[in-house]
Amino acid sequence: MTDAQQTERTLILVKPDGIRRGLAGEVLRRVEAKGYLLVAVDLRTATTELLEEHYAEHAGKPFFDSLVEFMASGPVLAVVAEGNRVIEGFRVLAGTTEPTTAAPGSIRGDLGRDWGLGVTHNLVHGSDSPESAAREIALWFPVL
Ligand code: DAT
Ligand code: MG
Repeated sequence: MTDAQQTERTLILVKPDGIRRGLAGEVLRRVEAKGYLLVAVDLRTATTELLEEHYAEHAGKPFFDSLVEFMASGPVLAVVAEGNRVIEGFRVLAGTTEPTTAAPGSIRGDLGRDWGLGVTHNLVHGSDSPESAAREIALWFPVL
């Protein structure tokens, strides 16, 4: 990065398992404690259409339908957070995809596990690149 002052935005989702378990506040607490700014926060149940678009990169994979079904199974907290290198920073806060092996200290490592359901309940989504962040923020928050 050439411009040290360049700020970034990322899309964070607290997934339906996180909402059902009452962990939305804990996720927001970690984002804020890390020093990132909350730009938008909205609790909503996403449509299948939105989720298929959100996860378009995974269309056709064996887990795609169950992933979309899980994500539509209840409300999610959609969040836009801002700060220098927030895209990478939130991915580190979240931890790796599988909660069983995600590092302790991370959201998925501290708060998640394999529940034996055949679908990964890993509490949060975070954009994985500036291109993904721009696409996902436009999808979830067209007004921003
Ligand atoms: P991440 O959420 O860490 O960015 P991803 O984008 O590769 O991971 O996948 C999106 C979600 O899909 C992930 O959070 C859980 C689920 N998923 C990914 N790979 C999977 C797999 N091999 N089997 C079942 N679910 C999977
Ligand atoms: Mg991803």
